[in-house]
Amino acid sequence: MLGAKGQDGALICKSLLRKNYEVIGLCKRNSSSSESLKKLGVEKKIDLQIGDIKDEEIIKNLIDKYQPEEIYNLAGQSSVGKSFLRPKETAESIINGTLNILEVSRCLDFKGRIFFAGSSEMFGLTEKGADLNHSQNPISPYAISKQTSFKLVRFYRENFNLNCVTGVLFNHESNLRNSNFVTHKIIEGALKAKNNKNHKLKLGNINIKRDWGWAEEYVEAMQIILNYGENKDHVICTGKSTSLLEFLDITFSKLNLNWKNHVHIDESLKRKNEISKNFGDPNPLDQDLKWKAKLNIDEIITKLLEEKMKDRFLS
Ligand code: GDR
Repeated sequence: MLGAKGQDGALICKSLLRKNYEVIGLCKRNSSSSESLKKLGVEKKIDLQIGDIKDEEIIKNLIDKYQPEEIYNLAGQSSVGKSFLRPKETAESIINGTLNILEVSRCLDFKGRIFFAGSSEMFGLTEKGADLNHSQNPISPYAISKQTSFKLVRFYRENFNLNCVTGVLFNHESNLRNSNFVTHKIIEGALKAKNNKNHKLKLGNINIKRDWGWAEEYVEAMQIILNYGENKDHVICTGKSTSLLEFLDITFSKLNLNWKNHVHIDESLKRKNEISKNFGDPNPLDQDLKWKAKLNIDEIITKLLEEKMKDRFLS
């Protein structure tokens, strides 16, 4: 598990342990603490190694030593907004990381299966549900890096017969998100507003629309895609696009609040360039592998609120 401490990394660790896998995790020394792994109660159950995915030697030693059956690459800078501030760091962590795994696997003639987390950001604006034939128009350093990584994975698969696939993920949330991400900010902000009628939540562009799913479900889809014999890339999505404005409305209404009394638009939080709307086509994954997202946006928001309230009560 490369990138074990992030939202998806921690959730996959938990899921694999439940299936009796032995899990080796890699995370950067200076990456945030193991909060997500601790929260899921799996921190002590995995073999956690320290190292940077950009270091080819570390990847080589890990694959050589453990000969894993499956590798999940969920490492790299994951915030689109941050990528405008740190373009080089973002590109290096995503592209060099991907290339290291592919190149080491090629040189070692690695026969295990490798999953790469791709991103819907590579499509840009989607007017109809995006499948893998959709045009690609990446408009952030993050999206350009994910598109490059997606192409490299395909190239190595087609030219060197590596068992590698990309799951192109639309936005997917859980309470393991940190304050870099908008759903965390809104859930936290709404709960603070419930206790303090003067609380103000600063947001950027609230007119954007995204296809938001539930992360716990998406990590199951990743495993299904990886273990299907065909080495075929897939889009993971719900197929529904919701505006941030609706997200705010649903969240605050559940707490009997009006978001308009609490949200302040901060121009400095708007991105230099932004996808106004996107959503995926859930049909290929359903038809090929019988996977489809279960929770809709209302249920996702209910779970985010309930879990956050439980966390606050316990802390
Ligand atoms: P992002 O998710 O990194 O874009 O992609 P994020 O939650 O940051 O943004 C989603 C949308 O909300 C808008 N927005 C704001 N975003 C943040 N963070 N803070 C704000 O105050 C704010 N106001 C409005 C953003 O502009 C954006 O349109 C996520 C990540 O998990 C990626 O790794 C993944 O590849 C994609 O989803 C699919």
